[in-house]
Amino acid sequence: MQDEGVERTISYDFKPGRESFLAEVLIGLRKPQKELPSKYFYDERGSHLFERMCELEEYYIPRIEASIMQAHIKEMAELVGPHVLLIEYGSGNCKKVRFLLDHLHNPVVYIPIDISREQLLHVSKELASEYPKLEVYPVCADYLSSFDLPALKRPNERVVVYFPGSTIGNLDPILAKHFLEHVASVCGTAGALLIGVDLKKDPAVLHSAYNDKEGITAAFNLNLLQRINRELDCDFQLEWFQHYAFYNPRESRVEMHLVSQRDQEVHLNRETISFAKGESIWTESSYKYNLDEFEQMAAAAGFKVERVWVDERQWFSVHYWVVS
Ligand code: AVJ
Repeated sequence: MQDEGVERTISYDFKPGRESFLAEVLIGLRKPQKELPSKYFYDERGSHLFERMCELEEYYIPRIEASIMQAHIKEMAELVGPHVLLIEYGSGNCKKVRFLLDHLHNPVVYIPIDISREQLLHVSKELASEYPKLEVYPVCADYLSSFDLPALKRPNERVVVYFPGSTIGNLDPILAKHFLEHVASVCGTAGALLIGVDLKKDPAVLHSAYNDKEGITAAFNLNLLQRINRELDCDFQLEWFQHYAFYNPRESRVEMHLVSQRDQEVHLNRETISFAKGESIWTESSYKYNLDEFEQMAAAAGFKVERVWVDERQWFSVHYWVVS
């Protein structure tokens, strides 16, 4: 029954299944430096924990990005222009896009793309009823995999991709460039990209942003093991892994790890994975850029920088790039 509803609402479903989840986890855990893909953080509990992280005092990104959007939304809406087809990668709870949609001039289509299927389904229904003039086509997918976009009924003047929150920071710069090249091809001529990216700053600020006092980030990180236990019949003992996050200045990234607190073994799909005391699983990278580096990224990916907005401390930036 539940699936019927899903059928009617999710335009395209490319959610990675159990098989690819298992395969990716095994590949990551067999590496000398064990790792897990950060996209799998966002199951129901993970998405919920992420929302709580966005409310934290220490996690400045959502607050500063929202203030930049508020200060310049008129200019942004002018640049985007009327009758836009808006695509958002990693739309999450769709909170940010509402503000944008409220100020755009007669947007015609909105395509949220997210890996978190239940949340995507839920918010797409809400958006469709709150914005009756907007066609909403949710796509459930890992945005790095290539997939076709839904066929559209209404004409649009321009395709604009919205990629807020420094989600681009999860990709290493080489992958980020490839992904942005792909985005340029999705936008086509006359297309544009509105993207938020976190900037380099005092490592102490970064450190507390990823090591909050309430331990929400730690719970978010550990939830990945719980998800693997539940969905892949694995036996990680969560109390023997500890959240560890730090800024790596040489690589310009915050790294999140889970550190084994003792020698131990974990069993997955008839395979035994051994951990030495102090060994880590690398679960996420959040790359930080300076403005010059990110402008070079635009050129490398086939865009021209049209406009850049920053806050007064230059902690965060929002960019409007057009396809060149
Ligand atoms: C959603 C990828 C932008 O890297 O800052 C927040 C995820 N991880 N706290 C980030 C995250 C730990 C976040 N992004």
